[in-house]
Amino acid sequence: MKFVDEAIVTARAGKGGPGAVSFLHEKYMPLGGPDGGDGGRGGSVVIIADENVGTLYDVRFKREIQADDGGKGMNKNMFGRAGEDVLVRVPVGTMIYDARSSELLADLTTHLQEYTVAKGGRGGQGNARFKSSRRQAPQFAQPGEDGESRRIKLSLKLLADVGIIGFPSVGKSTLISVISNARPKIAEYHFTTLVPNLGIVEGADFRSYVVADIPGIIEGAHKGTGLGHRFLRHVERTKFLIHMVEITPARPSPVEDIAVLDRELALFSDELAKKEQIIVLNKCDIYGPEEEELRRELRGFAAGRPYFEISGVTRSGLKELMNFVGLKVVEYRGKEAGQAS
Ligand SMILES: Nc1nc2c(ncn2[C@@H]2O[C@H](COP(=O)(O)OP(=O)(O)OP(=O)(O)O)[C@@H](O)[C@H]2O)c(=O)[nH]1
Ligand SMILES: [Mg+2]
Repeated sequence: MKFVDEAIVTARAGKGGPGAVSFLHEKYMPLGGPDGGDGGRGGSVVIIADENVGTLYDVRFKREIQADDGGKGMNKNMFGRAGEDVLVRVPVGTMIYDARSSELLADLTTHLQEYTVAKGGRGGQGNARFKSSRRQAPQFAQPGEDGESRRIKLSLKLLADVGIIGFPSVGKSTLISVISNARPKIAEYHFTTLVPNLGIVEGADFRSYVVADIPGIIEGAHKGTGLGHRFLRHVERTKFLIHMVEITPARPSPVEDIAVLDRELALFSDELAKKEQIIVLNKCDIYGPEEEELRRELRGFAAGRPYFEISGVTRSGLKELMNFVGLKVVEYRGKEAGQAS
């Protein structure tokens, strides 16, 4: 089980542009003074924390991040253009280490906090700078300085964005296994999951996020029944919950299951009880006419709230659910970023 997301990349800053060697050429001044401008500085590689980014997923697939070189100095004392900096967006909470020495370079704890991991080289001075009383016509200029290059390790303690809760065996681990990179154990007996699983759901442009699947909760969990309720703390800091239910002969109804679980949440913490829930009826591949009444009762109960019917096994309804979940994550991130700034 991995609670830490990591990426190792080489950051290469741009080289400074060389200074120019040039002399003024004007009609009546055949031997004008030196006018070679300085080279531009090289671009730097800068890591910036962004509330809208959830994981290091996008960085993980880069081996190298290279910033542009600075432009050459030019005649008429014109400076070369500066190389553009590369901004690498990472989640708030990312720690930056030097990959060789393991030294901690920075801990990005706030939105838009940044750290330069590789500084661009200075541009070389043009020959205009080297003019002196004894040297009227310097025939040389400085080369540009090399940019810094550094291998860095980014490390992020994953906090789940979305928690999946429900009775044992409703299919929580099955869901996380089909939507994320997590490969938890799945079995028909209760309490298959004994410790939380975290999975990264890949989304387009910085939209990836983290989902937590926790052990099943049953009535009396707050008193220690089943595995107890201590795992609820792993979903306490999520943005919202997927509350998964099934129709099973083992229990009276999904509506009642929801009431029981909501009570357990409230007994654990107010914060958890208040969290927004998406109700998901799973295992819809196996329901027939006999389950219709309970299904209708659940639809009635969920009316006006986010509600989805899916099958983790056949994947029916999964696309609709995951589109909704992805948009919700983005919506919550927007709110959090708004609060932070
Ligand atoms: N028919 C059907 N079976 C499913 C579906 N999803 C899960 N299952 C089965 O239900 C059983 C329990 O699935 P899990 O994913 O382990 O359930 P869980 O909620 O993680 O269970 P615990 O970890 O014990 O709380 C397994 O036998 C799964 O194959 C589904 O959509 N349809
Ligand atoms: Mg499980």
